[in-house]
Amino acid sequence: MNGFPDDFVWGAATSAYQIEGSPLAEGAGPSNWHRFAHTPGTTENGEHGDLACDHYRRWKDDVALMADLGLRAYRFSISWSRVLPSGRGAINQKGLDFYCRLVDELLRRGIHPCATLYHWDLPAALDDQGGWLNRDSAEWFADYARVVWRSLGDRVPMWATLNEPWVVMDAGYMHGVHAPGHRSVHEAARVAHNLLRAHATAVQAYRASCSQKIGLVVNLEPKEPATPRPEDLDACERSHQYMNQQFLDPIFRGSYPDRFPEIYGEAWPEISEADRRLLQTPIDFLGINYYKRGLMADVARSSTGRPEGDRMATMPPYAREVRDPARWHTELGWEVFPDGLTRILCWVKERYGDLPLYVTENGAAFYDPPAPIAGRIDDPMRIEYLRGHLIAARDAISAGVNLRGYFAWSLFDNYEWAAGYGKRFGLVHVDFATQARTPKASALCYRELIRTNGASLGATLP
Ligand code: IFM
Repeated sequence: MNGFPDDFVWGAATSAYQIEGSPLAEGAGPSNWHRFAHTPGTTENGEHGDLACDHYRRWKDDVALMADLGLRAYRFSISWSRVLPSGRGAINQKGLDFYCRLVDELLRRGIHPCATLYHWDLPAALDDQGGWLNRDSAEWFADYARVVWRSLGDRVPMWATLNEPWVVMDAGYMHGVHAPGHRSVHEAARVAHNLLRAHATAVQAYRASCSQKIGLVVNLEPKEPATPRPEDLDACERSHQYMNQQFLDPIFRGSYPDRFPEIYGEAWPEISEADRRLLQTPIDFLGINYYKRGLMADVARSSTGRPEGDRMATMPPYAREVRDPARWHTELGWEVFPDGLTRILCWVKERYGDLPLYVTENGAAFYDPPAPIAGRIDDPMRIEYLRGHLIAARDAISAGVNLRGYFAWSLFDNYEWAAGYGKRFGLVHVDFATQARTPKASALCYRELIRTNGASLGATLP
């Protein structure tokens, strides 16, 4: 078994707004990301997802490419506002048909479709009604999910409700660097809770009508103190609760982390007993997106103890990330720390129990040659990143973690949200002017890893 179970799922992941393009085609409504990206000053070079990888039109060739790469599974997301242009009510059949065709083609090619219902693009019409701040968002989301499941529920073996609710809350509502661009601790606290309510309400709706697997995808990272100073140890613990426990404790342990009233202060809402019970709705698997380690230090404090400094420092959890110059970093400044994947997987097992886990995203933006040289894009750093993290995943399996699969992020170079198109995570290079796709050396390496079920991890790579 080479350290990986024989039925280990080898896949790659993308998301709707990041690759599809044509966001308003064939009756689709605008999403909050469409609006945000078209607002001056919000994204790098004003870049947006109007064309992206043009996957909405090139999907069939893209699935053929996935088959050439030997992918066993493909994780993608569904654009809510393609299916329901106003977020609720009238269905846009053409939008839904796009995903039906995609799923049919994946199945025809023997690639397992893994669908995420929400990867950050909320229908703008719902944003106008408060978006995730509105308690009704839980029902809006479950209603949308039911529409999707009527067409696809049983043909897709693996469903995720939300992708990285922590980022939706932290980047979108706490710091305002993602759509909808708000910056409020009061909003962030309510949004976090409503996201979990939406997730649980949808899982309950799923159980009533479908019988495949459903779970949640969270982004986790080990937090370590930058120094042994007590202030930094405490900042590290606050960050850990805020990022790693916020969306998992309520599901698996029935309550929010103990430091939350202090971390959020008066913004922390009363949680009713009914909500607390709803949040504990069981799921079939947990998806973990892993990229980096967080080396944490306390923020500067005034003489009264108030946090001081830039916009990050003055918001919960009042901790700042420190760069270890001795370590390797990606183009986004993220520390490369493969051991952290083993640690976080073991931590999840220890704290939340032995449920099936998937690494639903893992990858890195590195500077690649801007165009193929003699038909090749050599990306040795991405290969090293991939290998290191797959070895870490294998170590977790050896330690008894029930890890069922791994999805590389991302299949394609794509729209990296506010960072635009300059940060390339793809196994496949995309020339955004011509839309030509060129598998990078890392894609060829991944194909070999898939073919050998991980045995080639020890071998010399192409
Ligand atoms: O591109 C994102 C993705 O949409 C969610 N997870 C992290 C990736 C890299 O930032």
